[in-house]
Amino acid sequence: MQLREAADVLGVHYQTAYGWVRQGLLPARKVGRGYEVSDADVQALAAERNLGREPARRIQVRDYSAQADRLYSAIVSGEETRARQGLARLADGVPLVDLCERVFAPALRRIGDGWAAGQVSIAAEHRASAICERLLAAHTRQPPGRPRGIAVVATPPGERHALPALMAAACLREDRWLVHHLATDLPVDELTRLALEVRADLVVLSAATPQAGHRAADAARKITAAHQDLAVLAGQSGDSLHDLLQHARNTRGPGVEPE
Ligand code: B12
Repeated sequence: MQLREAADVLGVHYQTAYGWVRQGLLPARKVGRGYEVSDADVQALAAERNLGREPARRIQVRDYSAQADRLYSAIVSGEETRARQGLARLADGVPLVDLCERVFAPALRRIGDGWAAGQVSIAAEHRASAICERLLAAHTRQPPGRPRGIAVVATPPGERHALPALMAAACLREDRWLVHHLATDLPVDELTRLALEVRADLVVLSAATPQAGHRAADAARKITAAHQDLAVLAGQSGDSLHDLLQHARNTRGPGVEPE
């Protein structure tokens, strides 16, 4: 629908709806001189407002790398409270996908570089990733409204890096997918069985090493060969969560409205 129509549905002035589009709170597509928004996104925003929640103000973060450095210095020394306090200031005003890509991921890569250089112990690396898991869980939200579709998120067999799949699950939830997060290292047959059982539209496999990336691609081929209706997205190190969300929307589960 047109943005003017959406403003009527939401009971706000056109300028208010336009402001939400500019702040990224209401996804919209520029068509000619106007904007088009999907019915599903308008309904989700309306549901939030019915619960008495106005869309949160987005914060413009001037220096993401300073935020990532701050998170790094807190997690590398095991200062969970400091890490939590730093993120609390950001998390309400920044989309989770940006928090993951621009704050968590660089901090974790630095931990990995430190480990490879012998400067960060295995124990300190475990402590840092465990802190990140708890922080991410705390900032995961499932907005109200009809889900876009059902997604199952896991890692390929042998892959014990949990955080990329956790990030993928959290970002999909924030984008209104109903997510079954199966954590790490799952045999492909088990994963497929559960995906069919919950009538998933989409399976996401996240890998952190090139070897696991190959296993994810093999698993994706195996699943789609046997079940053509099940879309599978395999991601590896360096792939973007923004792309994941875009590709997931393009798979168009039954909950997805045409845009
Ligand atoms: C934490 C950590 C661990 C922890 C994991 C704990 C946990 N709870 O997750 C533990 C200690 C278990 C571990 C183990 C190992 N690790 Co490790 N680990 C890491 C570390 C520091 C962070 C991993 C991480 O979360 N990265 C994720 C984020 C930050 O980055 P990303 O990979 O770009 O991911 C993005 C995409 O995947 C995207 N995404 C996610 N899902 C999807 C889906 C789709 C479709 C798309 C499009 C995108 C997408 O989102 C992410 C964020 O943007 C990395 C460092 C690094 N550079 O990543 C090393 C690292 C990955 N580990 C490494 C190694 C070598 C290992 C071990 C082999 C060590 C060993 N000898 O035992 C084992 C392997 C275990 C196994 N079988 O899997 C190497 C891999 C090197 C290589 N290229 O192969 C790294 C790079 C460290 C290094 N610098 O050398 N590790």
